[in-house]
Amino acid sequence: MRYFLTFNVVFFLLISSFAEAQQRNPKIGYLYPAGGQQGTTFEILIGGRQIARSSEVLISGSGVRGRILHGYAGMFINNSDERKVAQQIYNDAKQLLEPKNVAAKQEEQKDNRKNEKNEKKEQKQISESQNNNQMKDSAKTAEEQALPSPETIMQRFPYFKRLTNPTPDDLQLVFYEYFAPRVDRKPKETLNQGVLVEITIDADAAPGDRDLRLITGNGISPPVRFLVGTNPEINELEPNDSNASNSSNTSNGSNASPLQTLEAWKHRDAPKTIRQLKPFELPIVINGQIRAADVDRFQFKAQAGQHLIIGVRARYLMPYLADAVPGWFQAAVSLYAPDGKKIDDAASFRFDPDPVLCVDIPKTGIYTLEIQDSIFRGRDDFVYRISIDELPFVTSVFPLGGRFGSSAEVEITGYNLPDKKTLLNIKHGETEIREKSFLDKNWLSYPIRYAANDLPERLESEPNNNIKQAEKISLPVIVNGQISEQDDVDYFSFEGKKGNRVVLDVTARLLHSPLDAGIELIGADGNIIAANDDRADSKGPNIGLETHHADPYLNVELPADGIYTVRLFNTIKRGSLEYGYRFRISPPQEDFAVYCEPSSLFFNNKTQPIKIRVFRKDGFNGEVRLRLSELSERAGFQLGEVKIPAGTEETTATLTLLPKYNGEPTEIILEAVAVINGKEKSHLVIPVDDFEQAFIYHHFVPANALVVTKPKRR
Ligand SMILES: [Ca+2]
Ligand SMILES: [Ca+2]
Ligand SMILES: [Ca+2]
Ligand SMILES: [Ca+2]
Repeated sequence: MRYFLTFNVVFFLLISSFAEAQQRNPKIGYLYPAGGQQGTTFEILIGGRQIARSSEVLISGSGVRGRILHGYAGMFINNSDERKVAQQIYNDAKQLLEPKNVAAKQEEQKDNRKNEKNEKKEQKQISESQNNNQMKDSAKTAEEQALPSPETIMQRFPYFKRLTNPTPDDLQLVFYEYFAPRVDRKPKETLNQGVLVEITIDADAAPGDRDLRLITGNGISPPVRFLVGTNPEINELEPNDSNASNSSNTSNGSNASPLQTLEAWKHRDAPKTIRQLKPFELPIVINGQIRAADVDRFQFKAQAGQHLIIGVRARYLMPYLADAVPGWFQAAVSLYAPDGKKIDDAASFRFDPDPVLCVDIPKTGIYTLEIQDSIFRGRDDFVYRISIDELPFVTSVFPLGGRFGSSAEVEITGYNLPDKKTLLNIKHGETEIREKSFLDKNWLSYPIRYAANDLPERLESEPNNNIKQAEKISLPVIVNGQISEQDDVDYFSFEGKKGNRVVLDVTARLLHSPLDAGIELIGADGNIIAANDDRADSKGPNIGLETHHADPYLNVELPADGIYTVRLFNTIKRGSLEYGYRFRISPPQEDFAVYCEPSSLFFNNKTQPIKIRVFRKDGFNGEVRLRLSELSERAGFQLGEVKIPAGTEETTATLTLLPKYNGEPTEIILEAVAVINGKEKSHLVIPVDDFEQAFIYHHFVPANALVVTKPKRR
């Protein structure tokens, strides 16, 4: 069952005390595009707050670098003088592209190339002087103001610089960004600064997620996701809201007046001057943004018999938006056959808000893909990536993990799989939840998630569909099972002693199983002693992208000696071999996880505070101490004595810089240690950032690393 999220207490603590500091801290609202292909160099525009004066781009892992090209103090032309000049620049560029002027333009290009180097030198000076100018401007009266120079406009707003030597696409882009009748032309304050960054991805850079941060003179931004992929990429070219082949089937004349405005613009200019992108060759990754009332349509060539995976990354790129309900971009996609008939659509994939279409292409031809927000919103930070390819896509794994050191061959199902079995890495190690992102040499853009534990394991054996058929198990054990059909219910029985504690812990959703399990503990008399559907949010911080903690959990003191039975079922009446679970029945296995927040620290003083929270597992109540890794100590950092006392959940640690720190951005490793049953146990501290969702809820999203830096000497 799905409960709406509960309030998180942290909200109240954060709202005032850090508000002021946050206003000065740089914060990224979006990256566009939010990723790229291995072995390419390209520009991305970053939108956000307090980022115009970024001096450095930090990208986690190796093989991906970013170079700041230009900062923008505003992304919106906000006065008529600027607009006049901007329009003139646009008109001049349009003239350049008239056929008779193209020859002359080519001559000019030669000169431009010579001048480019000089321009770059001047760029910095101009951007600094423009800030001064803005202040002076406000003091003058309108008559006194001279029009800004075209150079100023080109420096002040994204994409204008391209118009010195425009392609038709550049012209179309600038027109859409600044002059087309868009309802959301003025970006939100939190998105109204920009940085243009050149990204270089090495050919051998590992595909997958990276953390991208910006550093300014005043701070370091929280990280946002940047994705490295293996397919060629393309950016959308507006207008793409409709196209000749399917507009009659898909345009719905009865709704949304803003759409009509866009349609009007499209039809006014089309088809003479509006260039539509040609149908794409596959594989491809399409990058785009959904602006207010925006619909994006793309065409691609597909062959009969292809098994296409059309995977959308939207919410994944920016998991929580503070100022939108439900708190993220909720993408919806539809696919149209060459004859214009819709053949598939989705607004999610199972429980994941990002849709995935798995399509068997029925006949060769040009297919049309359509994407929009499912509730017709749109903003600059509604950025998406859509990959269309025939790469492996795993939809289920069974069993969903294994015991440390055991044989780890598991069955997988899905699309485009080279084999129905694969090996998991379940060697002894730090993390219980792990990911596998390659099948043979094929990269999995949706990795396999699985668990590795240190208890005996078994597979369920059907039929176990009522109390009489209950499988007898002895504790401790992890049962790997499936809700294999709609009416499947799984019963397990064990012998219990009065006063003993037993933990019933299902791990399914956390491992991407579609199962929303529920459990009941039944006593010898047939009465239900305890039941749970979703583990309560209040039992620890909201970590990660899950807003629905679907996996049930019980920690119960047994009331009497006797035979106990557990009923495990799906709370939604559905089942198949994909509805796998791992079910731990054991005495409490006391343990803990520790999180530090934020994941980026900027040392404008010698010391910086960092919030530490412990998540206590199976009733662990003892003291937890923190220490700095040796490597981090050697790099010039110091952590005083930090303890989370027994029975408490959080504290604030102070990290201190020593003179030997070289001033470069550095990844810091913290370890948490506790004594459990006489044995010392340690875990790496997981860096997280606090994301606000839909004005009220708070979530902690894990980052790749805790990164620290300090202001550069000038
Ligand atoms: Ca768009
Ligand atoms: Ca569009
Ligand atoms: Ca079963
Ligand atoms: Ca069963």
